[in-house]
Amino acid sequence: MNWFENTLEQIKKPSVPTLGGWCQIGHPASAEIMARAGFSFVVLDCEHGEAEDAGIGDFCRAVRQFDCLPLVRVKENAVLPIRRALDLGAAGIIVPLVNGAEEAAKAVAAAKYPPEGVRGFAFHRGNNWGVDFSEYVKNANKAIAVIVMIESREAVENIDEILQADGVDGVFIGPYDMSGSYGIAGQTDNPLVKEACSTVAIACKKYHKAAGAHIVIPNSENVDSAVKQGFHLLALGMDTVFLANGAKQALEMMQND
Ligand code: 3PY
Ligand code: MG
Repeated sequence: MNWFENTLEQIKKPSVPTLGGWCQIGHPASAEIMARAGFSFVVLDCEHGEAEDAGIGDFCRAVRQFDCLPLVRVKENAVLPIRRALDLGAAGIIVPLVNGAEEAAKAVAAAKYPPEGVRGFAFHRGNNWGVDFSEYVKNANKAIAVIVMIESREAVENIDEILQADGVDGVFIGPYDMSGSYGIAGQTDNPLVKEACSTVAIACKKYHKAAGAHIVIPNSENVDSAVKQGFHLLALGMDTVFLANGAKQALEMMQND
């Protein structure tokens, strides 16, 4: 299997919205259901969800059954979580809370083999336990997606330097942290947050980087607004949100009968 086929192309297609799912439950069944439903990528959330690093291999196995890319939001911007996500087979990493060029460079270094970075060489799931070691090493640095999360006022102020950091392929907006950094936690539709998102989308266009947004509770208005702002990499909802909404709807249906 060619792990890298079209990875960056799919993620960086600027004119076509690329839609993804987001998993916090941490069981491969959630990821499998999302991938089967037709999302182009699915994210495993190791920052805020129940997922542990040890579950990344099963998550990737579940998603790779379909024409779908497994991405991992690592728990923090540190060498080992990033290395483990990639070694276990992720097509790309999403790194939370990147506020400046130095932090962006740190994330990139962790994801790249020397001389570009500090990723360690080994046999692992990503290179088919060593069977495709050389092929993997040859392709990894250019094929793996490094996406940083822009989720603070500081990051918005530093967006130009973050996007100019070598090896950063794109961004994801984290709307809840973003709203919190403006002192309006949870008001993800507040004009301050919308303006911040717009600044980020414009900068992504300028530097030809993927403009991504996690729309945690998607509806036709906020999805439409994100697309109009210029976001094309859209993670829609989460397994937890879908489950909570579905359960609520089922109960409401019975109450209204
Ligand atoms: C945020 O809203 O801060 C997120 O990280 C969503 O994934
Ligand atoms: Mg966040």
